[in-house]
Amino acid sequence: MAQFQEVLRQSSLHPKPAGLVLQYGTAGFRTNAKHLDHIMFRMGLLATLRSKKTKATIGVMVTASHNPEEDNGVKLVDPMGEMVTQAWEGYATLLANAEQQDVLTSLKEIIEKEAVNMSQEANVFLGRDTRCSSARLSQAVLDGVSALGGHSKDYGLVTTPQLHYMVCCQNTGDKYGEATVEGYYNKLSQAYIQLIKHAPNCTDDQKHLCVDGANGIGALKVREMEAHLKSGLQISLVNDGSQGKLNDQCGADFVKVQQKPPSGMKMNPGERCCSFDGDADRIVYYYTDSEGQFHLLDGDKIATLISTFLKELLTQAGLNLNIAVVQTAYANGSSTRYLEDTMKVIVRCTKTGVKHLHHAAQEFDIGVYFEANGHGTVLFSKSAEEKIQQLSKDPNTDDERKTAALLLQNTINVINQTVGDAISDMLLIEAILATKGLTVQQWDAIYSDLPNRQLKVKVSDRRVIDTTDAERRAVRPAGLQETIDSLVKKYRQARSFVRPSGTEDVVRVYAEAETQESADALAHEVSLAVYRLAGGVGDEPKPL
Ligand code: G16
Repeated sequence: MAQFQEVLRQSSLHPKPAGLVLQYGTAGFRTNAKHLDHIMFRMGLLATLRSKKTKATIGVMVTASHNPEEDNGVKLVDPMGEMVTQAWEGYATLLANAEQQDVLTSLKEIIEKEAVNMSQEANVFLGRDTRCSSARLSQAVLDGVSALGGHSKDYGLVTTPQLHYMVCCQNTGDKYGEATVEGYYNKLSQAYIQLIKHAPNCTDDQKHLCVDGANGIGALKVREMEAHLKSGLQISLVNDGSQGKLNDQCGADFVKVQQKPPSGMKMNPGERCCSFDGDADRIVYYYTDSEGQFHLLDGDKIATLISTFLKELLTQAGLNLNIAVVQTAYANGSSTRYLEDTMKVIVRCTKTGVKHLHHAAQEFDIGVYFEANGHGTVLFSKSAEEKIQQLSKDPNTDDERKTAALLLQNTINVINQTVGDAISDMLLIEAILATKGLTVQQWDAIYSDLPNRQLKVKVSDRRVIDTTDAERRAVRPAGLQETIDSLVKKYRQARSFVRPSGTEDVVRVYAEAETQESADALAHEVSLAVYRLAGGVGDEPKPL
């Protein structure tokens, strides 16, 4: 077949370093950009096969999100804008690791297993973040698509959630929106403007928000979005990419893990601030109080704010829809208790990775999913959307119910349901705070977080750690979980777990306890256990 000859020819221009083995991790492949050229070419091939198989447009996003500038990576997007299905993650790993002479064999294996009709047309949407390696790596993806005769559309610099959105729009015949960046801005900003009409007394001060763009794509795109908001939100942007390095001392991951403000952010007491990550699919909020104390409002606080708002609107609208919050093991214990005991919503816990949370959220009428790191969104089932729409149009509905239904409809429209989206989440949070007349301190006071600490431990092979129970318990290496259990018993209200990262070459350690000193001590002791039992490399972890 001529196509296969072309694959061979092009593949030799994107050679795989012999012996290099990479896994499709939490959010695709991720490593130093210099090892990724062959991966990108092959993901272009795979996306083309996936498109032929699904008879739909597939997305490929070149980004390493929260990782340092020198890394890069790739995320594959399925037809409805969700992360690629797990079976195809397996094919991605197979194809990525095939030695140069075996590429065609692996490709044919996938074609056969999935009975891909090679005469079917294929269409791939491509996007990239601002890393300096991203343009070159995008070209490798395009080479892969064209080698198999697929069509492609390169959106250039876009946020990850914008690409997910456009894939969904394209495959739903524009029912979800127009498959352009402009279409995205119009849909979200119009919904936001409608929502804040319900906050007529909002002052200019309350409309002001400081945004840390992580020196990445989110900074460029929030600037473009601002022009559509017609002064409904006044943004002061720092870390806009004009000087600093991507994700360096800034961005959502830095703020969440370090529990401190990003560099460059001047914060007046009580002022609302937020940080995006490197591809703008995560957001966290924060402020300092009058004593200069830093307060973080992470994904758990965001999920609580959003689910409270939605629950109130459902009650006002008289709609009986079930609502659930999906979290991971990183969710602060206080947030889970508050959601279950006070708010009485269903809470589910899944493994890390939005793909897992997304699927769990799909089981409910309304599924709010957020990782503590600020990655999340809200999903509405088709029937929930229909019920809301019917109510808003029903001539027999009283004013209060109709207003609630209209607010719910605009809430649906401001949300990017395909994946976590920092810009969309920011607009939703801002609209909720404005319509409820809440300050960031009042939002923070809904419940108090248990002090917590996250650490990283370097080991020679992080795959020696295996977990179960949504990553809350380690089943390997032998003795590790027993050690963690006995360490946890030393502290009040304590909890700790370890898991191998799927985006960085580290083992992550999480600990929470009644006091910050206890959380820090527990995190350190658990890190030492990982270091000793799971093959730590370099110096032993030091106390904090
Ligand atoms: C990605 C995933 C997130 C995950 C994070 C960290 O985020 O999309 O779901 O929480 O990595 O994963 P891990 O702990 O396995 O390294 P991003 O924003 O970097 O794409």
